[in-house]
Amino acid sequence: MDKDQVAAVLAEIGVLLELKGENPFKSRAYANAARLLEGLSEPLEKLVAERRLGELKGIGEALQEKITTLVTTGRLPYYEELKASIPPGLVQMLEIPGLGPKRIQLLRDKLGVDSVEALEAACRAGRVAALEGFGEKTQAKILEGIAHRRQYAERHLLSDALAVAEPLIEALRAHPAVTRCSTAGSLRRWRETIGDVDFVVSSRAAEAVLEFFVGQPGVERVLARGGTKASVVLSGGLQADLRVVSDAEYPFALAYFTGSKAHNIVMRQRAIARGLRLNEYGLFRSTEETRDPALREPCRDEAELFARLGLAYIPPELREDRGEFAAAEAGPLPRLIEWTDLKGSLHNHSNWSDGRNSLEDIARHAEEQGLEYWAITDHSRASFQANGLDPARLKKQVRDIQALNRRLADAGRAFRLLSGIEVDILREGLDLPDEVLADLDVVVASLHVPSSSEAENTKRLIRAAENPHVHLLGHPTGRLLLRREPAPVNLPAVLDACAATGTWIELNCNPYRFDLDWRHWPYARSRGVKCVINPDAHRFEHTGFLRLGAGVARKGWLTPADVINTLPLEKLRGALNLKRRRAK
Ligand code: DGT
Ligand code: CA
Ligand code: CA
Ligand code: ZN
Repeated sequence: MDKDQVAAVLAEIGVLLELKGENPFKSRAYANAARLLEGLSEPLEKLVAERRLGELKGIGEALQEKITTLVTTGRLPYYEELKASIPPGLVQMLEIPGLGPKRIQLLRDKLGVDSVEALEAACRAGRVAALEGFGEKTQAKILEGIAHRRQYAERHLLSDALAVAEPLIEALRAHPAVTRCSTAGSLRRWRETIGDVDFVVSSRAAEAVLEFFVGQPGVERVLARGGTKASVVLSGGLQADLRVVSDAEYPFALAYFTGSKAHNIVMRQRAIARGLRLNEYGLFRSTEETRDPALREPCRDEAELFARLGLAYIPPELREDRGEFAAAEAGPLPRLIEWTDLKGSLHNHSNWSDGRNSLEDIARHAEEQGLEYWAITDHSRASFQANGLDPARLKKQVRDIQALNRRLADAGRAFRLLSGIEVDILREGLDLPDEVLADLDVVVASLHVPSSSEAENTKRLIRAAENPHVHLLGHPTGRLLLRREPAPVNLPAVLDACAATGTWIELNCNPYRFDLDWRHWPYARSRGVKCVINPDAHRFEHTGFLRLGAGVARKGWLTPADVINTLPLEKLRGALNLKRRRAK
């Protein structure tokens, strides 16, 4: 087992112990150990092999032994027994917001509830509200949480879907019987979550392609298979549909199965208005349903299909019936941003707070990715669980960054780290005073502990935007896709405040976040509010989130000019100075 897997097991043990009502110190020791391992910069296997686990703060002998067992055998009998001793339903109840181990114990002891289903029934019968310390409001919140959990279970993160779909599309593309192929559906439209993955292939040998597809290593189970299509379950539990069509049908099938449904309906209407019929098999010179090849309008690709319906080409990300038809009727659509336009990032963490890597390693990695700059914006002191920085440590970090940049300059390299902070927005204002913020290249302000009141959250975000030292607001709603709903925020009001103050908004491109949501970017853009696409990287691999974020920005109709981190370093420095100078 690697470090992350071991950390996940330890964290789970901590939760299970708490659920069992064991000594809180014991469960906290596991949670702390998990966090420690996550932040480890040395390989865990090395520490184990050299018997140096004892050097880690707070890891006693019992924990050392368990970590060693996990690393060397990949299993831990203690964990398996612990898990078996607790009803799985109780563990699942932890996923419902507002329910911690203590409340779950209470529900079991007083109402005999030991599963999500039993909990739902108890809520519907009003028995939870009647419990001391719960009440009507809590009961309603639990029911809402159960409904969300059910919705979450039906969908998958875009990043997870891409991880299984991309190897499959590569394999299909390389198959000799495949003429053209593509992903379709929500994945091709770059939706933030995916129900199932869709593939479209053109070939003269459908049988051979289907045979090849269902035999791929990523395919776990075949649900259905006909002469031209198959439905399968991919590893990770995601379902996928594959359709094989003739190459003449391909552009129509691709457009149809890319959707969205709302977009398709308008396309069909446009066809009918021109005396034509559009379906997944073609665009036909007919006033009734048909799939007669003799009546098919010849379109070699989607662009020709759009043109035949009086439209400029519409990129898949925009096919949501949210204004793309009016725009494509008027002429070519704007050139949307691509991830290769991005020159750096303005929100990232290092091992000074809860990130994994050192400043040196981050600089080298970012430079190797072809980027020009990378801001280090670790957490501020209020985020103590993330080892947030106080003014003294921050000052020291800034000096380290300056020294590193001097070494880069001396070596004749253009890449630079930028100094910064992700300062917490607290109830009473920012977590650090203005004079501390004034010394930094980049200041991101984020609401990490939102209130349940929309007015309160909105007020706090607007106040942060009004601070002349704050360049951008980080992940404005704090949502975690398929895990946590967005905090209530009056986003138009916040965007208006950003427009008035020259504050930028982050499009956080961690695949759990994609926050600000793509649906709000057209309004932001109309107000002149600039976007910063930030991976919020906590380790090297997160650089790749930039590509995901650029796709989401495309969905929000953003062009390179709308996105601050398309600027080269010198222009970026100018942009960073703008708001501060304006305030003077
Ligand atoms: P998902 O899978 O829930 O993330 O979303 P999609 O958009 O991938 O939906 P899916 O897989 O059910 O169908 C793929 C596309 O096929 C969809 O975007 C549009 C097209 N499509 C499927 N069913 C219908 C339909 O009943 N009417 C129309 N107009 N299009 C449909
Ligand atoms: Ca789909
Ligand atoms: Ca589908
Ligand atoms: Zn953050």
